[in-house]
Amino acid sequence: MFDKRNLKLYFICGTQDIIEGESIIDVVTEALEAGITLFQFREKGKNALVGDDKIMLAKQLLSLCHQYDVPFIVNDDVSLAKDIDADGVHVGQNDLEVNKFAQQFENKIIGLSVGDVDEYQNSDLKYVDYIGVGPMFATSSKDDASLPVGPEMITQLRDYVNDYPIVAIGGINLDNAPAIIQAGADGVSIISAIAQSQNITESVRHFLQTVE
Ligand code: TZP
Ligand code: MG
Repeated sequence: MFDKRNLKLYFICGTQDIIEGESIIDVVTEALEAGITLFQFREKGKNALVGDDKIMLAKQLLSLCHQYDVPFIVNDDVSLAKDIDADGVHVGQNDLEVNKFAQQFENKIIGLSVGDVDEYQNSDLKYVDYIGVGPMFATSSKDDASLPVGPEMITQLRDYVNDYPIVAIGGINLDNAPAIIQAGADGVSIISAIAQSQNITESVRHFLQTVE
């Protein structure tokens, strides 16, 4: 069952996001230990794992997350999510399989990326539990990221959607996170400010102070 408090500090990561020489297992373990509230496995881009390697890593990370009672979400890959019995999927505007997934897997978490109020209005949210809104700021973690929309987009959407769960994404760091929470987001989703932090424990704790 989805609880929007899980959105507070949503760590997203794949092997492509890890500093060279470091291990994704170590990074995710430290982030979990420090208190992230949701995890998304996003294996994407030119050095991303595929096939069995991807499946094996996903299973390992799923069981790691469950040791900490943190739900494990798969980005985009609905069939992987099904195969390993993940806790949910996060999909973009162009991913159509989500309704099918939702009907077959009750009580799974479903997230949808939404760029603005128009997209929100045009989205089928029947099975969607939360929307991911962004990019807030410029990001180097997503090659095809659209132009930043800023925290104002959270304010606009919040006015429009009342208490529907919203998590912000894109270029979020310890300096700009407070503005995003003030604008009305239920939480922040983060890749590089955690995955590439020199001190993951400390970064996670600071983010948690901002969102709580
Ligand atoms: N979607 C919109 S921006 C983004 C994704 C996956 C990347 C966020 O990464 P970072 O490093 O937190 O900016
Ligand atoms: Mg997608």
